[in-house]
Amino acid sequence: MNHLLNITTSSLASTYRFWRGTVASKHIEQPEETLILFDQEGGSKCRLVREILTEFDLNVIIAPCPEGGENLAKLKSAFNGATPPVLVDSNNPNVVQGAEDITHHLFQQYRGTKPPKACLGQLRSTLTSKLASGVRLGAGIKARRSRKQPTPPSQQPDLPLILYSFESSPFSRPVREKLCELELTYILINLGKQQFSDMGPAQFHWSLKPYKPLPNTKRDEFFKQHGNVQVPYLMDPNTGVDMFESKDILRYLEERYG
Ligand SMILES: N[C@@H](CCC(=O)N[C@@H](CS)C(=O)NCC(=O)O)C(=O)O
Repeated sequence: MNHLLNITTSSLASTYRFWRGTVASKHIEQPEETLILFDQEGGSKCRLVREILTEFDLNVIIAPCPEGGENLAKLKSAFNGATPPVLVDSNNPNVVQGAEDITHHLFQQYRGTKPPKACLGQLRSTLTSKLASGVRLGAGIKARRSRKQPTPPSQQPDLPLILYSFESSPFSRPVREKLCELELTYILINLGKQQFSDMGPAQFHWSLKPYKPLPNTKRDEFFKQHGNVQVPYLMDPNTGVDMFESKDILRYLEERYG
C-alpha cells in the first residue's frame, strides 16, 4: 500500500476509536515480570486490550497470533482452543483469556479498581474497534506464511525485536501489523503521552518552550538517549539495527524477515 494512504487509513482507525491509547499514566512502576500478550494486531478485541496497556504505561511482550499461522495453532492447543487476546501475567500468576476478563485483571492489578463501564465490551467499543479494523482492510490479521510452509529457520530471529510505540500512533500501527503478519515476537515499549507538550508529531511538539518530557519516565529516558521522542522506533538485537521512520522500518522488516 502507498505509504501516505497507509498512514491516512491508520489515522482514520485511531479516529474511529476516539484516539484511545494515546494518553498514559504519569507514575507507574513496571511489574517485575513483563506481561505477555498473545495478540492479533488487526483484531478488534485485541485493540481494546492494547489501548489499556498504553494508558497504564505498561510494557508487554507481544506474541503475534495471526490467522493461519503457527503461533495461533500453538496457542489454541496450549489453552484449550483459546483465541487472542490471551494475557499471561506471571506476577500474580495468571493466564487471562478474552478482552473483558483481561480488562478486569489489568484494572484490578495495576489500578486497584474495577474498570469503568466504558472500558468493557460495550456495543460502542465493539463497533468502533471493528470499524478501525475494517478501514485497515484486513492488515495485521493473516499470517504471511502458512503453517504448512513456516518461516525457514534462517529467517527466524533468535531474540525478540523491540518496538517503541503507543497504541493510537498512526505511524506505528503499520509496523505492528507487519510484525504480526510475519509472526515476529517483540517487546512493545509503550510511550503514551503524559503531558500536553508531548502532543503533536515528533518534529513540533505542542510547546512554546524546547520540548522536555516528564522527568524519570520512559519518555525521559528515550529523550536522553536520542535527543527527541519519536515513534515508531525499532531495535533488532539480532542484526544490531536500530531505526526511526515507519517507511524505513517497514522496508527493513520486509527485506529481512518477509
Ligand atoms: N516520519 C515519522 C513520523 C513519526 C511521528 O511523527 N510519530 C509521532 C507519533 S504518531 C510522534 O513520535 N510524536 C511525538 C511524540 O509522541 O512525542 C515516521 O514515519 O515514523
